[in-house]
Amino acid sequence: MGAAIAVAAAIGGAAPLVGQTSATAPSAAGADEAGHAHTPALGPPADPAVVARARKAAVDADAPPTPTVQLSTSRRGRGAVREYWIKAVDVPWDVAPNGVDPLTGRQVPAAERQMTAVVYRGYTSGWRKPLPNTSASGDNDGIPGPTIQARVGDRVIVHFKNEDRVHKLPHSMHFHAFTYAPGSDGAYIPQISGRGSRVPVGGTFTYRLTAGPQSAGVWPYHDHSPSMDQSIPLGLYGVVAILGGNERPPDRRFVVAFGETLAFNTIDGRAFIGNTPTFHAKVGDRVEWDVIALGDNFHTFHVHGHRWLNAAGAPTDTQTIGPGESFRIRWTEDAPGTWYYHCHVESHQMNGMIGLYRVDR
Ligand SMILES: [Cu+2]
Repeated sequence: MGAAIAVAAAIGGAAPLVGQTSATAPSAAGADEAGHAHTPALGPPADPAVVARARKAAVDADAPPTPTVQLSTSRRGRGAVREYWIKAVDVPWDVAPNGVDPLTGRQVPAAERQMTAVVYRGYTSGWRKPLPNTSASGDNDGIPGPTIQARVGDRVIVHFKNEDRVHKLPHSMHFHAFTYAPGSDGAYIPQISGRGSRVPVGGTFTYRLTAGPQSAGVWPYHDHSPSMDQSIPLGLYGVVAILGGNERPPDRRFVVAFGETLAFNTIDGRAFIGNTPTFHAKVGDRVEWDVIALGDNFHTFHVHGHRWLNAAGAPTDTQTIGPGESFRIRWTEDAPGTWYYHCHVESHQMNGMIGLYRVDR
């Protein structure tokens, strides 16, 4: 029997939110409404050792599914301030590190799959050092960028620095989901938009965002500078995941970012089974799939052996998504086995958009 039909609001668990947070109200944090003269009153950055333990717990199939770190605190009525320090950085990137498509046996030559990507990377306060690559910090390993997490009612401050030393392009960060003043839109409008819409190499900008009542859910963020048509295929995008004020996070969060990199149709910047993420869960886990699409194509997200309720409340196992769109799907896992997840546009699937989902008893 397949997994139970999911009911979106009935998710539970205790996976942590990320970032450097405080439960202090904005006024107490020293910021006025326009965000001027902000004096952070934030908690300490995540302890790398603690986060490393959480990572081990998350990847160890025999370990409890709940990471041991909780970086945010519950709050009543007034939101937290969540502060992120993010750079655009160049990294070597291999779309298919195994060098093969196991489905067809085709070898993929290095020249076809390797490039210098530009990715968003999360750092500790002041961009001092990169955050570890952990599920607790929303992953920080390239494409997509770290997941920006918040709750409805929170203020989110994103300090951005452009260190694209290879491509030497201007970049920006444009966030779906949030409420903000036009200066924090991050989208380039000729002769109108401000500094945050085209941050030059070596430059910085701080985006000030608010998670309002309509912000709950999963959304994309991406470069919206004049270079976005070059930069998005190079990797400058990520996921925003916002919980309702009292909503509990899932036990497992799987980020699926559909896109195009080089000549491939990619999931999280990778192509073909074994290169794309292999996601893991255990029976009883409350799992969440965070799905976004960037680029030029429409996709059909499909998971084998499972169904969920679509927006109309009908059971489905395939959901269409276009550029800039996003959705989250949740269920309580009850279907042990190894399953496919993939885009059901068959040419996309055969050109890389496919991966495995392993469910243990
Ligand atoms: Cu597709």
